[in-house]
Amino acid sequence: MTPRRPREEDFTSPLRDNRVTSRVGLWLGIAFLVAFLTGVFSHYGQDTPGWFTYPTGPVSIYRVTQGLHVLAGTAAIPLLLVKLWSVYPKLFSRLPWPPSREAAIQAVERLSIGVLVASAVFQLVTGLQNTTHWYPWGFSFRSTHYAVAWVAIGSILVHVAVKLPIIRQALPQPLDEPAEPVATREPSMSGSGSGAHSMAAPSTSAPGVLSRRGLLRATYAAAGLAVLAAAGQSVSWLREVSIFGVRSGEGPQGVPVNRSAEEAGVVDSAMDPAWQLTLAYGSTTMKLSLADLEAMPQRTRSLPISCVEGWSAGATWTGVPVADLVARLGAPAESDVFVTSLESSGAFSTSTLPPQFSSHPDTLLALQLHGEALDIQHGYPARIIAPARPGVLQTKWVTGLEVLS
Ligand SMILES: Nc1nc2c(c(=O)[nH]1)N[C@H]1C(S)=C(S)[C@@H](COP(=O)(O)O)O[C@H]1N2
Ligand SMILES: [Mo]
Repeated sequence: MTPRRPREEDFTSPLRDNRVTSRVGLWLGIAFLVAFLTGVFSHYGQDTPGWFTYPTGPVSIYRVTQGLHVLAGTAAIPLLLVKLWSVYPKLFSRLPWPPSREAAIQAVERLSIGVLVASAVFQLVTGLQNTTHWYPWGFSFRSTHYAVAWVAIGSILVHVAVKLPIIRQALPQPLDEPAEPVATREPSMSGSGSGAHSMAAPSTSAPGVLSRRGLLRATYAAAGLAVLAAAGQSVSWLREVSIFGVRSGEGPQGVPVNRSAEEAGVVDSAMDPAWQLTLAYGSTTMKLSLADLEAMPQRTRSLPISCVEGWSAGATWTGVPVADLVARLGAPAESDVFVTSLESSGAFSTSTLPPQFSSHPDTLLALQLHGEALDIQHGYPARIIAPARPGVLQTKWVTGLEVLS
């Protein structure tokens, strides 16, 4: 006998209720909004539109925004799973037949929910994959994650607008009251109800049965635990409990390493005693050895490395301000400076310092970390460290600086 296709009415759990869906949805919406805003900021930091000037401070801005981005995405995973569970029986409801205006509206709404769910799942899956350096697909992570972010936030807005009447009714409605329309159920045993509304014959507070309140508590606890478990990668005292923190926080000189010198293929060229920095401006070029750089006035600054993956670490860097090198070339102070590394390929082998960074006294060509020569994993012999910028732009193993304009 072939089992019959389920119908929406077959799913009878009183936990599936607009009150649960709307409360989880509220937090999910907040998480997506935080991830969207911080994500756009991060994208603009790397792919800066003409009208946007990325700030040079506060120095921890990217540490905070990108930490929030990853934490909001992490919290959204359990929230999304519970929200989908609370509504998935609707998948089995049938469109009205024969075709009518009503059926058409419902079909369009379902299509929009399809886009919403697909884009939300895509964002959370690819975001999580990015933090684990796992790219099973060929597409560019950043541009795709950015494009789909607009689809996700747009379909969330449409969804909230469509569901607003239900949300406004369900959000303030007490959790413990039976679902509408009031089902005729046996009153629960005395003492088993919880909260102020236990008088109202709660339909989900029988002993041993998970209540709506219990489900919500478990959901928030799961989201909170996921956040705690991921937060350790940015908040050092949480590192001990940070089972989801992808980077352990360990690395040479107490700073984690994203891409190693071995992976970048720069071990020999970086250790070569004949290493020189090439400075260029128009037809002027200049070569400086490590000793030449060390002979210039040095500046020491505490600036964090803040990775797009959400982890960050504070560190103290010593080196030559890039502005001094620009001045040494006789180039104008407010210039774009193109940075090249010994790495021959890869998206992070070059970066451009816009004028507000190339002229900022705290933008360093760093030679030291915590008062010692840079470890090769941190960019020996020289790396860029600029305040407030995304980690991907803090180019390691620098070999050339070219003043562009
Ligand atoms: N040449 C080069 N520089 C690079 C990278 C790289 O892959 N190649 N990775 C960047 C990224 S993604 C980060 S987060 C920082 C990490 O610096 P750290 O390894 O010293 O912590 O270096 C940046 N500089
Ligand atoms: Mo990074």
